[in-house]
Amino acid sequence: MSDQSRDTIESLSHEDRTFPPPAEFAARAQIQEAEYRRLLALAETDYERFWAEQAQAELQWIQPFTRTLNDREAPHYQWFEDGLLNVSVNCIDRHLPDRANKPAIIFEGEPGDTRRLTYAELLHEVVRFANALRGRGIKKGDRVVLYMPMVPEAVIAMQACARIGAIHSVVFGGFSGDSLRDRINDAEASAVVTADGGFRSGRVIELKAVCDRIIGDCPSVHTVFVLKRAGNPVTWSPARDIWWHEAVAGAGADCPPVAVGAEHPLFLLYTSGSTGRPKGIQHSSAGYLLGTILTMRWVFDIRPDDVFWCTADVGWITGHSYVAYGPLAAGATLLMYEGAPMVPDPGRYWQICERHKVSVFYTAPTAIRALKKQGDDYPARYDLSSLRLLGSVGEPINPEAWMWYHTHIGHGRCPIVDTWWQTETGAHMIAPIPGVSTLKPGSCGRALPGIMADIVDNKGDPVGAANTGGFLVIKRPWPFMLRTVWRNPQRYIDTYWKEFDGRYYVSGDGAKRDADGYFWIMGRVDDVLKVSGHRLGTMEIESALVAHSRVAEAAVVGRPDELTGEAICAFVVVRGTRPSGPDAEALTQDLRQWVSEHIGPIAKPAVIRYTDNLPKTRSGKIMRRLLRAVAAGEPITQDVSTLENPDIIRQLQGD
Ligand code: 7RM
Repeated sequence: MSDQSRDTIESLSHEDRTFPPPAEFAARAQIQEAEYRRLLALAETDYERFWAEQAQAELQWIQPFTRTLNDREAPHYQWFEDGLLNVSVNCIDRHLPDRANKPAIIFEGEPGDTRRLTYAELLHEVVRFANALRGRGIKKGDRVVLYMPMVPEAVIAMQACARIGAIHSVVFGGFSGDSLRDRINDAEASAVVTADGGFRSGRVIELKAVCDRIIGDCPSVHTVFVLKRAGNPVTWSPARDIWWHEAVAGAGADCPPVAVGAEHPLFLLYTSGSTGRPKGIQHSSAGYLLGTILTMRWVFDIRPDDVFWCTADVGWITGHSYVAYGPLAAGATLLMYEGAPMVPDPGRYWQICERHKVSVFYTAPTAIRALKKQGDDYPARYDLSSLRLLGSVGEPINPEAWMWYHTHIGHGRCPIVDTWWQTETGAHMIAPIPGVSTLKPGSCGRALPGIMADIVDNKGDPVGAANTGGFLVIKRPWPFMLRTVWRNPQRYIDTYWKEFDGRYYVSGDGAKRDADGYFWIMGRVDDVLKVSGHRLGTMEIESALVAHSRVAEAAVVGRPDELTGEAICAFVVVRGTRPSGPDAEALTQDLRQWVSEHIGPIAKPAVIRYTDNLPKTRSGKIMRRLLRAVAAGEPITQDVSTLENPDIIRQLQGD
């Protein structure tokens, strides 16, 4: 954590509207008041028994576990460690034959094509691709990187890896070749699964072409599976590349699931932190899956007739827990949409809800704000009566956006579950129970049963008093927590446990809790940005900028943005004279493009300001807090007496 993050966190503005669960919803809810109380009480009184009971009830074990929690190597906790299971069996086979003909996936492509896969068909596809992987020598423990559009094959490939115990690592299709290369190499992946291209915002995103550019620098990769999706031309390397359809054509229709230990890594997912390169967050098999199933039931109140739509891409944790795993494990019907929300117009999401009778809809505040801005007419054109529950994730939802979502999408009838969690936590941690909780717009509610969340001051003491800001921590390990940082256990300890001497898991978020025990998340206290709900490290962007030949130094901060939550603001010192006029404009274009190529379009700075110097303390630390104030156009209130070069402030402000 940085110095400035230790400052007292001021509490948020006041919001006092409340929404009790609608009677009709509460009457049918899976978790009712009494059950909720029972779960909370059991978790309080017998923590391990609570989790053991959940794991026994919710998972299908090949060999039952006898030990619940092993904390001998804390904070490298192990859960259910002597149990054996297979995750794909828990997501698919367990629903057969009962739900063989029930749709598992309803897919809609951006061009409007649709496809349905029943649970029986999904199993068939997963088994064939699992055999295709095996045919190329992929075995338990090997890493497979996915670089895919949002099509059913992305889920099929993830499930196929799980079936044979291979560890997948999905790289978001919007990341650049450099980002893809770094992740492949860190994971030492044997194979990559990609597509010729995918449809997004009316264009073809050429994924295979991006792979081709970097694959020569990825010595561990021997096979690239290529799904034909967009039909765009591709170049081919016959020794390495194989079409998905050809690989599965010869594959057997039977693939016995590989039994793995509960702690066997299910996947790695790279995520940005405040320092260094993105880290490979390693999740377990049993504990992780348990978290997704439980929260599907507790928070999404999932039932057999639901059509569940989470708009997140499989490249993010939300697309893992609530697209690829949770909905299937819960036996629901999953809706997948390939494209952008505004194509062909801002009514697309609502049209999809109407067409496929979506009942539970889960998206990010940034999408809600963007769609709200397009006006109330778009949702009004569609029949949204199939919706019964709405969700929000990724960043704090401002009360105005919450109210619009509630009124214009939920028609006042649908509870909104605002879910706080992280790549590292695996599944929801703080969220309402929709049949029980009274909602407060802007708050994610109370911690789920078994999740011991608290707010502490910079010494690690619980703040106690209501509405006092502090650091959001988790006081006990939980089954779906990350296990480590891939091949970097020290970084795991340093990032998540060091701050308070191993006593708590440190989330990196600031928060307060009100008198009713409701959490209000105030955002990151470190140098992690949330831009349109996407997580980016300021340091990654700075590293990309300074790799440009004209850049000497760069500092990146977030600036509040009405639509994207935060916008990226870069302060740049160039080699030689500070650019101005057309030269500055041209360089700005160039740098934006440069960052896009190095990280991905989502990391492009919204604003670049040129300065002769960065504001630094006498010990040489960049004063980010000052830069944040400048970027936000706020008056400078902090003490600048420690500034090495006080004159720089006016220049930063653009004088
Ligand atoms: C699921 C996800 C994690 C960070 C987290 C927070 C922020 C996520 C909420 C939220 C306020 C929410 N994983 N965050 N959900 N802030 N209310 N409901 O987003 O690893 O990509 O990001 O996102 O800052 O630490 S993530």
